[in-house]
Amino acid sequence: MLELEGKLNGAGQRHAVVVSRWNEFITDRLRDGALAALRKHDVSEQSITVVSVPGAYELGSVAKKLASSGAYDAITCLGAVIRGATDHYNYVCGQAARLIAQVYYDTGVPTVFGVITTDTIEQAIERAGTKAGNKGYEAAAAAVELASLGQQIQ
Ligand code: INI
Repeated sequence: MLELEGKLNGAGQRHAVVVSRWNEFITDRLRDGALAALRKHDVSEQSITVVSVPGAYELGSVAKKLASSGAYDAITCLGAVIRGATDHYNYVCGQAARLIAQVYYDTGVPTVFGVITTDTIEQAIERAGTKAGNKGYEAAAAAVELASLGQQIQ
């Protein structure tokens, strides 16, 4: 029997982290968490590119360009969408989730969804390095694992 599982060892991997500036006080924490995860799992400093985009709506399109460049083994997309009184929330979340999944599916480059979607700012803070962990850290760790898995499947 052959059993494949990605390893949490990012040595030799090239990573892009795409960060939305909307709700920057949250996404800064997610970015710091993601960088901590990449460093913890031995991704070298010169192999990390951080890309800033205006909002979560743009994450997928920029990730597609990065994935298509062939320069990255995995991409971590980070954002924070906090529900307001309008439908905007649904459009932004829906577009981010759909396109990020599609980038991975279309290009084969692991593209990870590290977007916090919450009703309140307090819930977002809980997921950005306080009560409920740091979703940026978790997303980047998943990116390392999936890049490793991809290498094994090749
Ligand atoms: N972008 C976010 O990342 N989070 C939000 O909460 C948000 N809200 O609430 O509007 C948001 N909007 C901007 C959007 O992502 C685009 O940048 C903008 O519409 C330009 O395309």
